[in-house]
Amino acid sequence: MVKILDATLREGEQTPGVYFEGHNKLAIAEKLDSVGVDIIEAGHPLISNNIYKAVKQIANMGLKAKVAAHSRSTKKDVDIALDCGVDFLGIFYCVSNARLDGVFKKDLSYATEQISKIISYAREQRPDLMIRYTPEDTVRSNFDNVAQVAVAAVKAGADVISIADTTGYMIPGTDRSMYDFVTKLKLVFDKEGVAPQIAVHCHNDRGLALANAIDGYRAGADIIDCTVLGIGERAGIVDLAQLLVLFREDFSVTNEWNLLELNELYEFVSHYAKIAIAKNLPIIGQNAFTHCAGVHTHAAVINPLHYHSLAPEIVGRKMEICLDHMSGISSVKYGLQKIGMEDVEDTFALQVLGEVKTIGETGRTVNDLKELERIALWCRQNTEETA
Ligand code: HCA
Ligand code: CU
Repeated sequence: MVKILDATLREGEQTPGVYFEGHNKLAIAEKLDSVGVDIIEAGHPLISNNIYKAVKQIANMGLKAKVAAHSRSTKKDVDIALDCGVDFLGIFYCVSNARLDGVFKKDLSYATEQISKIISYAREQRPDLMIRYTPEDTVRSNFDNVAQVAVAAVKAGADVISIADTTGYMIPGTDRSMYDFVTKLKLVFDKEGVAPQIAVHCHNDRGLALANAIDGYRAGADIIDCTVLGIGERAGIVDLAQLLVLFREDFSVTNEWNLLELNELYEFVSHYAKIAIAKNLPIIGQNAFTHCAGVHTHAAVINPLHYHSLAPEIVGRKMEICLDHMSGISSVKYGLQKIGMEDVEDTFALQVLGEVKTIGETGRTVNDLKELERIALWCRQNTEETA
């Protein structure tokens, strides 16, 4: 069964200007746990004392989810991560020729040895630890380098190999597809007689993170990385809510996720990250289940499925009808029904519609039912006066 790794507290905190105080990190971890994600990547403990303390406390909260620490391929990073008592260790080291030659000034055999040594070391310390190795920028690295180091990492004790699309470079259905990359790497593993779990970590630079993650899943990836609101470096990564809903609704994944907790989690993260939830954000955004144009409303009131392919109830929400300059008579009748005015005559509904459209043209919507009541009363009185 596919596993979800939420990296809001690690990748998410790499968003410019985002910092979660320790106590808020604990609350986010708790909320992620009640949503039911499998792994919570809590931070890179070597970065600061505050991150170290938060990772340690989260690891000791007794959550159902595994708690992960991020670590470079150095003994110093691994020691401090293990000191936190995490049950998952994510080690990264880029093995592209460009980085080996241009930044690290090391060759591939040095890198392979260094990575294997660190993984064996972590494995010796903690036989039960889940160890992930990520060749950072995997998909733009020389494939043979990735294959060689990944196989060596598994032989040294890694349980998971993560394919990172660090720069959001992949495009489904092309010669840069995550589907093909996962397939090709799995063939190497089969040939070498190793069977690690495969994770995919997809950045959203081209707006294709979710599509690439699903592509990876279809090719057999076992773990998918994501964050709340998709936050992370630059354009971020896969959005948690979108991923869960897609799995639940379209891939019939039956994990026990509690999608009803998502709205509260998003509100919380949005508040402390100081990143507003875009109104048109799928699933969570204010407009995600709101119908506006008269034609849409007319059909949606008869059967919501005419204009949506996801039911708002999945995340505990309801279909909404927006009243503004785009509205039609059915929109108004629907709104009036909500305030207890059933079966009004068309002339009256049209009068209310006129008022609603005038307000809509000022760039405002009539979503407050109390205002609709006042408009209805105003129109009734006018009708009586002219009668
Ligand atoms: C980073 C880059 C990373 C690492 C992913 C991983 C990426 O911030 O270190 O360690 O699995 O996108 O490659 O997030
Ligand atoms: Cu990343």
